[in-house]
Amino acid sequence: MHRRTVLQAGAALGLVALSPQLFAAGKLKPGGKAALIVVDVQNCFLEGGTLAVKGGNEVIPVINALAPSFENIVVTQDWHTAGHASFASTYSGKKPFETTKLNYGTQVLWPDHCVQGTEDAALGKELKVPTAQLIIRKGFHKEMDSYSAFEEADHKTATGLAGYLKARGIKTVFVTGLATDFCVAWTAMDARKAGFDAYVIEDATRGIDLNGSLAAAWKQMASKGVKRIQSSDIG
Ligand code: VGL
Ligand code: ZN
Repeated sequence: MHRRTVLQAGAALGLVALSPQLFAAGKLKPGGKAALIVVDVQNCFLEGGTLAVKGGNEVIPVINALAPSFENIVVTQDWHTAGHASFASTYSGKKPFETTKLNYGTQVLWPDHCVQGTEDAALGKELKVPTAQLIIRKGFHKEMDSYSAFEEADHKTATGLAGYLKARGIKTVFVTGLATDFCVAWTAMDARKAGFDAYVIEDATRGIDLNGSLAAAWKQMASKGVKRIQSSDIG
């Protein structure tokens, strides 16, 4: 088949949602206007951590292998105060994974995790992204959570990441890390809101999956135009 025929066949199959670059070449080449965002690959979310995500360690070799394909890399850290508003231990009579109402909406209550300056909050030792240019910390306001690397849970307070990426001419972000259904999903959706193209590299993420939150997050991400790909799509 000629290339044009292939493209037409692709369009007929509804593949127009994929970029022509991806469809035609089979691989996405990130280039200088794209950034890899490595979300919260910290001891707290890894094996033995205070909020360990099942299979969380498995994202590390995938991310390490992706890193050389990116000119721009941003790493994030969940970075809570002691007695943080997202900790169940902050409230009497509340247990981890219950919810409470805070002035910005419903907050899931977590075990104490990723407290600033602790070993639990440090980046995973096996993570190898030496070319990363920015480490952005979030969730450091005691009264407010921030799953997203772009804006805090009030949907008003900016972290500064959108400004940083825009000032550097970045147009597209590829989101990886932990957890798919919380910090990865919120980061990817807020990237769309801030005007970036956003991909989530599924095999470079793992979810917490609290009451169906993983499937719900994929659905919500799709509705916001976040594209779901695999690490093998990047070359
Ligand atoms: C996260 C729950 C609480 C995450 C952070 O990184 O996905 N999840 N804090
Ligand atoms: Zn947190």
